[in-house]
Amino acid sequence: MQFKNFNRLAFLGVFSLLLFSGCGNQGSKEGANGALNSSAAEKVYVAPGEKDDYYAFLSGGYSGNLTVYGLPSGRMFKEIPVFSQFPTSGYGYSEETKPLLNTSHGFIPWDDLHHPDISQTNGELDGRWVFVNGNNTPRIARVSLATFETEEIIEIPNSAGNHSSSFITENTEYVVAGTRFSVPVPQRDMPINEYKGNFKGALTFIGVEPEHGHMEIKFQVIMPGFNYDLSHPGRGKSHGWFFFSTYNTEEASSLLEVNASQNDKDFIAAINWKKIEEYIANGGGKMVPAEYAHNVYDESTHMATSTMIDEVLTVDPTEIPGAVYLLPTPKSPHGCDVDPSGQYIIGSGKLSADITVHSFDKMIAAIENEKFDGDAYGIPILNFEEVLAGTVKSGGLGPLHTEFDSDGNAYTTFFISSEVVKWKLGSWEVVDRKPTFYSVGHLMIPGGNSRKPFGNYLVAMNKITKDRYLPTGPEMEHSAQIYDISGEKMELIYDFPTHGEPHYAAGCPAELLAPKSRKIYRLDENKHPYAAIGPEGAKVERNGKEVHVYMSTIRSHFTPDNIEGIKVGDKVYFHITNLEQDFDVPHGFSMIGQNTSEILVMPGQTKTTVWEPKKPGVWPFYCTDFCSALHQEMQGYVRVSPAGSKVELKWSVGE
Ligand code: K7E
Ligand code: CUA
Repeated sequence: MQFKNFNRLAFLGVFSLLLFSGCGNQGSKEGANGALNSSAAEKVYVAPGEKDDYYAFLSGGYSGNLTVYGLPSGRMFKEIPVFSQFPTSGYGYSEETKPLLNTSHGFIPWDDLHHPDISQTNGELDGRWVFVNGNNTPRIARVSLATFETEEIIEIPNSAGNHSSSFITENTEYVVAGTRFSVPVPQRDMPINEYKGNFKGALTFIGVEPEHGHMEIKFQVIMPGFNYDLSHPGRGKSHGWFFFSTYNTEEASSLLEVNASQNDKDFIAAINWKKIEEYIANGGGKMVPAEYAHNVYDESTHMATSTMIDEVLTVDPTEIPGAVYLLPTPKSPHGCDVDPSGQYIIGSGKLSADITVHSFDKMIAAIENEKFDGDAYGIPILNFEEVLAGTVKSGGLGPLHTEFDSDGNAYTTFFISSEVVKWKLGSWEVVDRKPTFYSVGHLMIPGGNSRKPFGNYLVAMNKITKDRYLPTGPEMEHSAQIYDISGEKMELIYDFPTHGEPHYAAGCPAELLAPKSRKIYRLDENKHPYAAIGPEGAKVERNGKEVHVYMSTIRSHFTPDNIEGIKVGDKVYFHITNLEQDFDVPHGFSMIGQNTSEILVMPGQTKTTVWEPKKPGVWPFYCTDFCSALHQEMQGYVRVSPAGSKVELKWSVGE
């Protein structure tokens, strides 16, 4: 133990020298302290049995899922399956959860998850839900922060590459989903080279019902055919507005790396959603045909249902005076971030060295004084100088994303120059910079996208991992780095691997979630139609070729554990109810030859898995979770007879 610690400190020492030699902007004093400071190890060390200070929810990118970590330890607590099937628990394989992955394109067992955002009340994190977006087949999901399970997924029609999502307004009135790729709206067969002027970009506002969080698409703003890359809500004084960065205002459909980099400035679109609400309340907007799935998990039946919806309300921004303006923003902006006061809107031109900051007050004045520079498809373009608050002369290259602390500082990631730059809101002066290893994308400060950031730690999420960990062949996990930002200068204190590709993340204080984290599902609240509440509820029923097994589990047996009279050609539904009511006593269920997955059933829960036996024989099943000293005894047999056999259906336990 001692020896290990010594090694780590020695390593940190070498590392800090690299840091020092790699960055000419650091004074020698800073370099000598840096990560060499032995307190770096103490800062991230959470002793056995101790708990972390923060939860961090990191997107899993192309894993389709969300991962939960502790800060400052970087320990991973859970992977929450959202858009991808997950054999560990049976998510997306069990009959109860399959409907969650239904879409207008059918069952889609994968997506690309980018931006978690925690629900807010009065602009502060309230810890009820975290929303995430699926990019590929556009969807928004809501994950409960009591159960840490996906509760709802809504598909977004008229959208493609759902990227400027899933950010929320300061009272969680809306979760917003913006299209990255513009497409024909409605979708139709047309020549690709007729894109310009014909394709559209839908910005979707999804209402969130305050009590249970249920989502409903309230309206879509049908914008010009640009790429809508990222978005953030106004807050405080700018509450009621939403800001979206755009690129490809050239409306190119091919070789965008050249053709979408022609204009010196693209736009940040400012959407006054309160104005649009008024317009709709007065009968504005147009209901149009659409096809999208709305999937809801019911906590009492433990079951999801999928409903297809066939229309959506669209609004044309040119018909709502005062609702939408365009703020010119240099160099193909990516990140679009709003500071905790709601005054500053930050646009990060990803091909630039500088960061452009717009002023909300100046924007309002420019609108009132009609300081326009023409329009784009009828949407007024505001004069750049009239809305500009300032420019951060960063000295870095490739700014992407910005987060904030509670002391008026902003932190921006620079992809090309691989660093985090700290600067002051208002004076635009750079006060610190630290290298990242390497090519940082997003960064996260707990609460950094709210009115109340918690400015202790900053997590940088990097795209390139090589040289950071023991190599694992060509494919490696991405790397995240934790910086202590409690002082004037940032200090790199830890590296940890993540799962999938983390784009954005959301963090919150542990005490906001830990006390209300669910421990069990109550059996007396279990309304699953196939639940076996108690061993007396166990039974086997045949309905034609369908067989339903109502099975209960308790340490350390299944009821029933012997079943006969199943035939080749049957479809056998095992509905497993876990009768345990103690925290952390799951049972699993797996059946030989089953081509779905095992399922893991939490205390009080019912889950269903399907088996279609192909061959006569006596086939065993077993519990997959080592649940007691007699876990290995937790097994049973199913006798399968040939199709048409006369073997009678019967079941038993302990006979
Ligand atoms: Cu910059 Cu999808 Cu938010 Cu990745 S995105 S980095
Ligand atoms: Cu139940 Cu092992």
